[in-house]
Amino acid sequence: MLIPPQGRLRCGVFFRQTQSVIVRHYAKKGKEVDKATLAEMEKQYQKFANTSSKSLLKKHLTKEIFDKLKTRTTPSFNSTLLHCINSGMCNPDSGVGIYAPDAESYKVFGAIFDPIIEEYHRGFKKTDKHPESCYGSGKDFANLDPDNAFIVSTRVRCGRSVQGYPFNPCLTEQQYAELEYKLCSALHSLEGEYYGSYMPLAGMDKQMQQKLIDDHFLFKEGDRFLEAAGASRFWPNGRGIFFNKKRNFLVWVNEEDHIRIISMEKGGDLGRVYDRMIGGVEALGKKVKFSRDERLGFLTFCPTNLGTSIRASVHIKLPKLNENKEKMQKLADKYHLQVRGTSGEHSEAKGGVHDISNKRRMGLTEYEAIKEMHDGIKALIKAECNA
Ligand code: ADP
Ligand code: CIR
Repeated sequence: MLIPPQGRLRCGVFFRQTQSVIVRHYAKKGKEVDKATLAEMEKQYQKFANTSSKSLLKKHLTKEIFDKLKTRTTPSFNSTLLHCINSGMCNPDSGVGIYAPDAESYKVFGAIFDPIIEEYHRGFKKTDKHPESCYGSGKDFANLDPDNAFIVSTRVRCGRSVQGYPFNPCLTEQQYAELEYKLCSALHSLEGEYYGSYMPLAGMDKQMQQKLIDDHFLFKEGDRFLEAAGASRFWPNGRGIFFNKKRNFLVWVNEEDHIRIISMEKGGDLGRVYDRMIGGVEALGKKVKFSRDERLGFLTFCPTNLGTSIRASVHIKLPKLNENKEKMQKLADKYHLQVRGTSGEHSEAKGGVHDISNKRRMGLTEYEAIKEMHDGIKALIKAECNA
């Protein structure tokens, strides 16, 4: 049985246990999806189609597209449609519900990725090409909250994949170790304000790990969306976090993407936070080759992060707007912003603190993504003051 009925958390386990079996089987059969797998995929799809999931996957994976893609596999890794959609089918409460197990999936399964990308990134069509990188300068952005009245903290992150390595679900344990070693060496050679040290997750004291998560530095553990997507194999091996001395520049290794580069600090000085991120990406880019696609921009595991992969967020308190959630959401939509909870995606807003960030990352430059967030947050603060 492909996806056990016992519950969502079992889905990831299933993925981990059976993936190598599936891959070997396909290779033997010349990349054909065998009948049993196909039948199970059909059954799971039927079940999913009957849910009331609000995900983009549910909306766009019509029977016609499912039938068109269900027998395909990617040339280098034999990834199937099931590898792409397992997370969304196991977790009907997904917002998006799809991941690319390898970069080829974006093409082979384009019939489902393209419409989801177009909707998430607000109109990035399958004929569009993501622009060249253009970071501009953070100096153009004034402090969003000079009186410290609304913004608790500001964070700008981007994701990168390393050339020559597939995404999480196709990495071997050996490759995780190799990547961690490469990245750790590169990170330890950073200088100046980026000088710091790497802490592997394996062997980390549980109390310290929880404190780092609670302080918003470290990624959480046991994300059921990632687990069902096959991204938690060999956990915690190969994963870790790098900090500079001031703990305002961090790099996550081998969580959702090979690399997440993060700049964060208290207050609303977006320009300073952004400039620090740019410096960090450029310094690391001299030591490690990042994967970039002509059309899709920087390559990431989740299609929501393609393109610039930039997510610029504030932790912000807007007490009046908080009382009118509909108005807050309407304003967020108008300015292409996404509202998340205090501990990130799929979490609640504690103490009225929301995480608000730019939503789209594709079809615009890094500078434009930051500007979009800057202008939107300014408008939200103005609306709060006038409410
Ligand atoms: P991402 O996809 O950007 O990594 P997540 O939603 O998984 O984001 O959040 C990762 C962590 O970053 C969480 O602990 C979240 O609270 C924290 N975070 C996000 N934005 C901010 C911010 N502006 N200030 C402080 N912490 C933040
Ligand atoms: C979902 O569909 O809700 C999850 N798979 C997360 C999607 C986007 N978030 C992300 O990449 N961090």
